[in-house]
Amino acid sequence: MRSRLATWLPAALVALGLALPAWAQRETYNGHQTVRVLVETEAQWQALRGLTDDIWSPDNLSTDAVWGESVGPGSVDARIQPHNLAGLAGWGLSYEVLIPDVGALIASQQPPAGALRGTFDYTQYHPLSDIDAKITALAQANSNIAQVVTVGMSLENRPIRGLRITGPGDATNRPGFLFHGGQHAREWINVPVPMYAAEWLLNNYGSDPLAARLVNEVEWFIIPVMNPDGYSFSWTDQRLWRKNRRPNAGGSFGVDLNRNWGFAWGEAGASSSPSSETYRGTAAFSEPETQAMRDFIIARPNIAAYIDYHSYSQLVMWPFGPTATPPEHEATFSTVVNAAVARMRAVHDFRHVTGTVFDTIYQTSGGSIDWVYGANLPGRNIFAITFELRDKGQTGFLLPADQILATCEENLPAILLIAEWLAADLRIDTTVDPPVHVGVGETFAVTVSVVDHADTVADDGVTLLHRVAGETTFAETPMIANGDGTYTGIIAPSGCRQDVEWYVRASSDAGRETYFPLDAPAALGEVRVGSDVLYYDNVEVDTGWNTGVTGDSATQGRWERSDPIGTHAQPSDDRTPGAGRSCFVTDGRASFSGGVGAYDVDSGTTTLRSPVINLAGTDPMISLWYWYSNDQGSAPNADDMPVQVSNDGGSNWTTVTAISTNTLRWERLEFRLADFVAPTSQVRLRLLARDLNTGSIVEAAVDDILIESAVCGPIDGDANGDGLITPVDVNSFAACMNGPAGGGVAAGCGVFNFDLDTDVDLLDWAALQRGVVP
Ligand code: 0X9
Ligand code: ZN
Repeated sequence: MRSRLATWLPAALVALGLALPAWAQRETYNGHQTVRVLVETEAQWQALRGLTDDIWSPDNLSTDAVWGESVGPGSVDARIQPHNLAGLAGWGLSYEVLIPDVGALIASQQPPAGALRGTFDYTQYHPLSDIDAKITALAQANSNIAQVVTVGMSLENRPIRGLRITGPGDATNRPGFLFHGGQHAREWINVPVPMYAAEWLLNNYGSDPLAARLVNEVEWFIIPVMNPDGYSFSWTDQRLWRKNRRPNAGGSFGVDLNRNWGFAWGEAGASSSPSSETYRGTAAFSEPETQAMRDFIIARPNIAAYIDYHSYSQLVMWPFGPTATPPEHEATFSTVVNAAVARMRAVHDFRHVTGTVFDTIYQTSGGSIDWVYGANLPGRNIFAITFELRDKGQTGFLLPADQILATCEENLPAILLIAEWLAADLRIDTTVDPPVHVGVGETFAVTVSVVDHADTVADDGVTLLHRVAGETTFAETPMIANGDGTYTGIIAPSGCRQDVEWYVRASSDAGRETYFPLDAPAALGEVRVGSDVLYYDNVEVDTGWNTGVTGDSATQGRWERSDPIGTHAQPSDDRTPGAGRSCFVTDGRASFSGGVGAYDVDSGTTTLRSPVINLAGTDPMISLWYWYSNDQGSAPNADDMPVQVSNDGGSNWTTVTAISTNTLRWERLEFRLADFVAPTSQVRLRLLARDLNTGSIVEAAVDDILIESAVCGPIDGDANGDGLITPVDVNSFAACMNGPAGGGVAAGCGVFNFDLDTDVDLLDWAALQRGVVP
């Protein structure tokens, strides 16, 4: 009797129209752990696969894929059942426990018994019935601008529902913006994020000009749950269900919908085994959920942007997944996505790593964004990206409910930025890389292309705004049409080291503005205003730097010159503006999921050393851009990175500073060489990235090394750098005459060494006299 009652009870609840309570899940996961395992050999990988089917951050290291399933060495997050925990150590696998008891964490996240359902908020997760009710309610309450859309039906005949939001009138000429959560069932945070954006648009339409404009000018399709069968199952049966609910040949269930789309379907990066968590299905688009999404997109030619939300790892990625080949529109993806993550970081200081799927997470085939961007939709070039939301593995798919609201809050500005870009009247891009350095007294030009998008550019509508760094207001200079869609603006000379910040504003006929950089004035172009450039290296080609020297002790993570792959510790991009790609970095490779520990500096020092630079007779100001991260791992902030100079070719070194601040962004370091060593013909610079304390993650990068004269002035003899040789300069000549004891040119006297010999003498005096302006 008792067992009959137990099986009968849930069915009765369903019959009564009550949702099955979440805490009635059949799989409890009691005593299961999630662990981060270091996998260094194929044997270890096979051992781990023998212990678990549930790899949370599946696969790793696509670029070094060597072991089938497109994996290679790296660390892997996996759920392990209690009876297999001992096996981990038995196989000699070293690991760190992420979640000590998965079952207990799930139980602790259940809403209190009797919690009121039928509502929707951002303090807890909600079952499908709440989401459906909320969609219906939002459409009813905002019927002038919102309707329920049904994309299609799932395998188990649930509707894939969402909201269409757009202002009154014909929307066929408005850009369409489609995004959805819930392609993977267990990634619950993906559901409230799109819902929150929908609510924000609807709630602010009547009061916020930006909301009104974006609703009126964009046709929004917001689908919280793309895989309703899987999502329901994750509430009723298995919290950690990922796939849809297809009954497969052989008795297993589920196709990974994000391996079932028709781009590179069946290639490496998906499984042909039905029981696998990344099972691709029997054919491309074999599943009703992917078919429905495909047909929805094909039927709406105006859809121009698409987001597929996932969790976890804090990444924002663009195509492609199957191969390392970057997409044709990579510059656009990179510009928009990097501006979006900058906005996200500004909300709660959560950082998201960017790049292609293949580079940033791992190899995938049959993924949604690859098809949406790359396949079969000629001429559409849909801007298709995918997010991995919070966190970085601490709770993985079980992100606590008290982070729902914050995650929604930080994602809204990214969504709005993409919509603003989508709806912009104009699009602006650089055609010629803007200058990075100009001399005192030099004018410089900025040239951009302005392309008509939703409207045409107004006559005289393009303006260059600029200021000296640190000032609060911008001066405006009209940009002149070159007749080929490009516009050029000229910026007048600025004083010594009075760096110029600039951006471009273009107005349409309708009087609306578009900016370059996209997020200006939050982001700005930057030009160094200095003196004669004595040395410049943007690290795009080999100029003779040593990346690693004899005696270096680091066992991995050595300096190299490369285009870095982003992780939560190292940059996704070099720092050179425009077309630059490479920098010096302590091993620019990365592991899957932004795992920080792979390829960081380990067990010693790695040295980056410049070639010998002849700075004799000059007074050099040395600057470089650096990135440094040492705040992660089990012993954070234990290391530092000395920056040193030598004036004898590298025999003796003087420390300028030891970098220890975790920038996690590019920062400039600048110093006057003479404050540390006298300038000679044998100057070298070096940076020692070192891991002296086990357990700390060390990543560093260097780019755009610039050496210019500390004495500003474009003209020899202009000691005070005002652009002219005047009696004031002449007065300071005497102190430089004949140089310091022992010969050479004294600090600050390089400007008087007209003939570039070894001292300042009467020949230079004669040259100075010829140039003097009374
Ligand atoms: O493996 C996946 O499908 C995604 N990661 S998750 O942990 N959420 O399962 C990443 C997929 C990225 N690839 C493409 N969309 N092509
Ligand atoms: Zn996912």
